[in-house]
Amino acid sequence: MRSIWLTAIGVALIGLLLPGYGGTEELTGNVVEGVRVVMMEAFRFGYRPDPVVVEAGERVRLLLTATDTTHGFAISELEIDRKLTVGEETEIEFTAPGAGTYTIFCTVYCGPGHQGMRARLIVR
Ligand SMILES: [Cu+2]
Repeated sequence: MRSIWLTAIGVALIGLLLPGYGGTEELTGNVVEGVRVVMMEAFRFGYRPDPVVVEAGERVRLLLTATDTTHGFAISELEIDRKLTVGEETEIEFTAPGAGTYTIFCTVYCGPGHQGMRARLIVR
């Protein structure tokens, strides 16, 4: 019984500590011919994967699909603002800016959770 509690406490501690390792997150997607390609989904009310982690200065190509209704995909700092239509893949390519965390957000009203439809682009 005691070991079960110790295991539970151990798991809880790991859970608390993991979010602190922000700088060691794995890079997202795969590099194909020098471009980091990331498949992404937009849905009510978020994006998958979240966060998207890339390296500063690399070329990034996001292949986006809206799975339920029309959504937007915007990153202010990169002057990206695109509309995602269901059933169509939207390709967004850019050069990753300097290290930092950038907010991805929806610019097409998609329901009551629209204001909170966000994800993070982490450049490291
Ligand atoms: Cu939206």
